[in-house]
Amino acid sequence: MDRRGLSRRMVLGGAAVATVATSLSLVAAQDATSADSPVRTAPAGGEVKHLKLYIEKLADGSMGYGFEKGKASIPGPLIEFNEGDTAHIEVENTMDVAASLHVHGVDYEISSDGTKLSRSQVEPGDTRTYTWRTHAPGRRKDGTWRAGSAGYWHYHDHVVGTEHGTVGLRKGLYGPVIVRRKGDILPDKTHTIVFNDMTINNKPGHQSPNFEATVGDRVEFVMITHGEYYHTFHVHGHRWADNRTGLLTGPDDPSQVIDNKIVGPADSFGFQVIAGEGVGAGAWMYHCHVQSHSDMGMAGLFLVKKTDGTIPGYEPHEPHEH
Ligand SMILES: [Cu+2]
Repeated sequence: MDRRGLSRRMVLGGAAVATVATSLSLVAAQDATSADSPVRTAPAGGEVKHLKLYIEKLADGSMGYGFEKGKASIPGPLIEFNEGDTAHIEVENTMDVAASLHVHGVDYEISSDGTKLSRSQVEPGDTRTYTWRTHAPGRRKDGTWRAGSAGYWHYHDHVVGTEHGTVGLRKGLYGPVIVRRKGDILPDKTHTIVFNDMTINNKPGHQSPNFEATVGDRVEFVMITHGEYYHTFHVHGHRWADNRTGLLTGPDDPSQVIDNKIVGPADSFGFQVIAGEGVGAGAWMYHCHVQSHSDMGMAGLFLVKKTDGTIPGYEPHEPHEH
C-alpha cells in the first residue's frame, strides 16, 4: 500500500497529462519554462487511499505530523485528494500526551472527528484510523445544489493542551489539505504558508521561510491561519482570484483579482501564480500587511530565479528587508 500516495503528483499520473483543457489560453511568461507546455489537470476521483501519519515531538519541544517516523514537519505534509476519493489515515501518536487529527472541509463520521468530546483522540503510543471522504458537487433530490468537497483545507490537532487543541496548534500540529475537482489545473509545485500567532510556519520573526521557483513555474500556495490574531496576507508582484481555485476560468469570471487578503484563525485558501509573470525574476516579498506584524518579522521571500538560476538584486546572505 502506498502510504504517501495522496501526496504524490504521480497519483494523478498519465490520465491527467492527457486531459489537457483545450479551452484554456495559456499565458506566456517572459522567460517561460513550464508555462509554455500544456497544463496538467486533475482526474476524476474515486480512489481509496491508505495513509500513515505520525504525531511526534520534535527536538525543540514543538510537535509535528509526518508521513514517516522521525520525519515530522511543521506544517505537516500535504494531503491531496480528488473529489470522490476516500482516505483511511492510520495515525500513530508517538508522544506522551493524547493528540488527534481533525480535518476541515471533507466528509467524516463523528468517530473521525478527532476530539475528546467524541472520544476520537489517539492516546499516547496508540494508533487510530481516521476516515475522510470527499464528493463531487451535484443536485440533491429536492433540486437544490450540493457543493463538492474541492477546496484548500487543512487538518490539525484538537486535543493537546485543551479541548480545542490550543497547545497542539501552537506547537505545530497542523497541515494542508487540497481537494481538487476533475479538470482543476495542477501546479508544478505547492508551498504551504501558515500564519500561526505571530509566526510563519512556527518560525520566529525575521526567520520566515523562503520559497524558490524559476520564472514561468506554475506555483501553488496554500495559506492557512491559526492562533490568536487576524492578519492580512500579501504577495509582491503577483495576484490571484478570490475564489475556490485562485484562478479565473475565463474573461467573464466575475471573481475579484487581489494581492492581499484578510485572514483569521482556521481560515484557509489557495491559489496559483506563474512565477514572475509580467514582472520577471526577483526576491518577491510575501508578508502579513498588518504593519506592526511585518515589522516584527512576519515576512518571507518568494525567490523567483531566472532560468540561469540568478535573482537580480538579491544578496542571499543578507537579512531580509522588512
Ligand atoms: Cu499579521
